[in-house]
Amino acid sequence: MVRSRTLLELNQQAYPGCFLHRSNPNDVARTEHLTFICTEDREDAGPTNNWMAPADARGRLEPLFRGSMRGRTMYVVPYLMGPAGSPFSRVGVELTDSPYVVASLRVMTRMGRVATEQLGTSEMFAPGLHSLGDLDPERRFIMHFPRERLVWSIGSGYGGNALLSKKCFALRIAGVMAREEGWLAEHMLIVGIEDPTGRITYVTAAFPSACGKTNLAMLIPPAAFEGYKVWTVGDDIAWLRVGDDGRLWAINPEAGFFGVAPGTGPKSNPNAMATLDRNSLLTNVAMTPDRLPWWEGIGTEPPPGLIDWQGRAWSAKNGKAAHPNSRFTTPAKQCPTISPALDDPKGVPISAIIFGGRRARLTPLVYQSRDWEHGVFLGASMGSETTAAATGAVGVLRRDPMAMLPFCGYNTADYFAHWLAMGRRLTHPPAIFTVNWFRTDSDGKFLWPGFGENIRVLDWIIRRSRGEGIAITTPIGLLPAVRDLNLEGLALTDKTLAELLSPDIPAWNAELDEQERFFKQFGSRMPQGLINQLSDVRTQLNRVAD
Ligand code: OXD
Ligand code: MN
Repeated sequence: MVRSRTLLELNQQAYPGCFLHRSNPNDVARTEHLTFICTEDREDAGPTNNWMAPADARGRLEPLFRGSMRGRTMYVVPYLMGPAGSPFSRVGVELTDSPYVVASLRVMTRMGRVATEQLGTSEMFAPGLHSLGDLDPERRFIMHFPRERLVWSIGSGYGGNALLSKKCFALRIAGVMAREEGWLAEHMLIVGIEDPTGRITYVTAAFPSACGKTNLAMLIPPAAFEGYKVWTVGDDIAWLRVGDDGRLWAINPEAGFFGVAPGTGPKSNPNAMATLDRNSLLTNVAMTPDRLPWWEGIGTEPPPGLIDWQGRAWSAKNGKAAHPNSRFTTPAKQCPTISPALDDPKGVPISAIIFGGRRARLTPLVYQSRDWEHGVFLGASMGSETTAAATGAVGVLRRDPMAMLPFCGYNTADYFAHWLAMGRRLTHPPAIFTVNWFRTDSDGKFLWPGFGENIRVLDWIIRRSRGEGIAITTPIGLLPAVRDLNLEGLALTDKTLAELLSPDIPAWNAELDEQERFFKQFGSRMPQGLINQLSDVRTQLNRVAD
């Protein structure tokens, strides 16, 4: 790859084993409009997925695949998702003509013999076929055939489009398997929070792409939380099951992190910086004359002679030096806070589930659901402003239920029903919360400091999940009493706190209208339980307004 310039060697003293990859500039993010769920019945894909009949999809792609690998090497990549030897792990096999994809899969999954050993003589693996094709967006498709657990992807070398282990298998296809087998495949990080007594509480959190999941997964507590430690189990995907004890248990199916580089620096995420400085791929970042990787937010000024993500001499007038969706691909094991539970075949027990969006207005810093069904409603009615992780406009509010809008491999209404059914099997369900780190004031400045300070919110969440802590009942859910948040060492004015912690009731009615519109598109497949939740909130809001 270095010889063919698919990879450029970075400074091997400072970044041993690290390489830069520059993708085709038309191929820098997931392309949701070219991603399809191919079921016989369109209704099984549902109104929030692109759909194509399986025969049409094959007919469309077969001519594109024919001869597409000629003159290239085809790699056969068996990989294991989940800890070796775990009954909850699953095997996939990807055929690809991209060595960059192979190198990435080697970081992101448990690749090779460990997978074939887990497979044994079974034929239960998820097949994936990938070719770079000619990288023309006109001939780019990511097709999922849930019945065969099969993915066909052509025309892109970008992470979520081309590393079929990740979004395609571990979320969309695994989601279909999970529904049939009674578990959940979720777009969630997993962390363990250790308190000064040594007790570790595990939580999962779903955020849309590029909303700080990797930062939260590697959080370093501030001075006021001395003795606390965050253990990273996963930063993107969780497979969740009901344990024999009636609790929810999670594994991270992945073995690496595919994180957004811009904004990652020694202040915002020192653990990520200490993870990605060896044996890592850097994609579409800038490079200094000393061959060090560079991106906006890395903590230094752009040095003279900086080369931008497209290999051009950078100057301030060319815009960003690194692509806003530039990425690091790095082994999880290298993370200073990696949890030993990453390799635990039974996973970790989950005490709380957090849903988070990026909302400049409206949504308070944190609130708790009344119960599981209301919690599922909080997840289902999530909205978030879009980011650079997918092509398309950035900063536009879209509904993104459970942060799964682009990753649900079947009808999202059926997915909601599956969440409700899971709750009925959990005798000790996790408590469910919504958080929003992204509230801004009228000047567009963030009201909450975020990053390590988010432990203050996690602390309240953990205490609430144990039935402790103080909450105030409001129409939208249970909000923290200000005095019950540990804010020691934080200089926030009362006005800011009030803004962060109170629901904006008049605006909330408009929000409910939007949520209702979103639910209505599912017609009669939408579970009645969630429709009732929505009208309950509306009734309570109106009562408060009266
Ligand atoms: C990702 C994404 O790459 O969500 O994890 O887009
Ligand atoms: Mn993701």
